Amino acid sequence: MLQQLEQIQKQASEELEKINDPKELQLWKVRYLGRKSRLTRVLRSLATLPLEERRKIGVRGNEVKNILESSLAEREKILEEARIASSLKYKKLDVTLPGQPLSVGRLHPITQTLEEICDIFKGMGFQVVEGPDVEWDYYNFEALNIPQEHPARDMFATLWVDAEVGSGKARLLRTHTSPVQIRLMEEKRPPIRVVVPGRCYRYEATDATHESMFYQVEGLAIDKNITMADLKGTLVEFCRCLFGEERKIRFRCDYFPFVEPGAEVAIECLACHGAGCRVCGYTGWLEILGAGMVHPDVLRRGDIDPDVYSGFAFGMGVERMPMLRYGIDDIRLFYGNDLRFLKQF
Ligand code: 2U9
Repeated sequence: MLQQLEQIQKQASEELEKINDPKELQLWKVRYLGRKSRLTRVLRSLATLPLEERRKIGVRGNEVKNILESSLAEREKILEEARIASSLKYKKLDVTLPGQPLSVGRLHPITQTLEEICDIFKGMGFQVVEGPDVEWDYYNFEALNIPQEHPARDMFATLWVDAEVGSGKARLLRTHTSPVQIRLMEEKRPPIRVVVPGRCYRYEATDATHESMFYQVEGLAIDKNITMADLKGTLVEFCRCLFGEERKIRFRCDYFPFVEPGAEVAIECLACHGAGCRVCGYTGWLEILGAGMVHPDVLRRGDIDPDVYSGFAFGMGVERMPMLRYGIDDIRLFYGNDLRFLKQF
């Protein structure tokens, strides 16, 4: 039996040396260390041997088993290291390969438009100012000549934050950015030249041309001797920067409670160049701005003497600009977060 054990060890070791494949290694394990292997059979037969022989064969049998087990572990380690080395060889870094493209983010089209509008006014000496989205009734309405029960409140369907609707002390989501200018007039002395970009909110059913949240840019200039000519010059320059030097611009009377006189500014239709089409409702003109000379009562509420100072103001909806420029017919596309749409800008 001792001879048999020596033979098992020799044969197993020789075979193991030649194995380079994990599957073969598994078969080797079954063959030499498995339940039906010759070695296991020898060890099982120990009980039938006389005591002296049992001891001798037992000691040697266990030695062979330990040697085979550690040789197996060693071989497994060698094969694993070889596997890793060969996989690294194939995945070696190839510095000549083109780099992986990084997807670069971009600004939302409305942010781009806001920046473009503000940049034009900055170029004319206006400062950019922002204010809170949640406002008091006073700043959003009363200070702007829109007291409770004034019919103009219908123009600004309001989302209220507090229950005491229309009480001056109720909070609301601002319906325009004008309250920021009132706060500024309270704080600062003329000359004032500011543009105010920001979100506004109205209680409206959304459709292709209405969103309950939208952006506005408003502007305010107050100084001694500011006239309607300053208003016109500033807004003509703005329209030319945004829509091109040759674009025709039209001023007509309009009404807003916070300005007197009020005006509506339109540009020659971008789609039909004034001929009349579906985009401009067959008028040839696109209205893009509201404006006017600041009402004396509004100046007074901002603690500015209308006998000394005068000012002009304007306001525009931001979404309308890229809609007209790129022929986008649904405002909801801007806020649907569909990257297929947003990535075009
Ligand atoms: C103060 C004084 C006057 C801001 C103005 C408009 C005219 C105007 C609309 C355009 C389209 C809003 O988005 S829109 O619905 N705005 O036509 N806004 S004058 O007048 C002010 C503001 C603040 C203290």
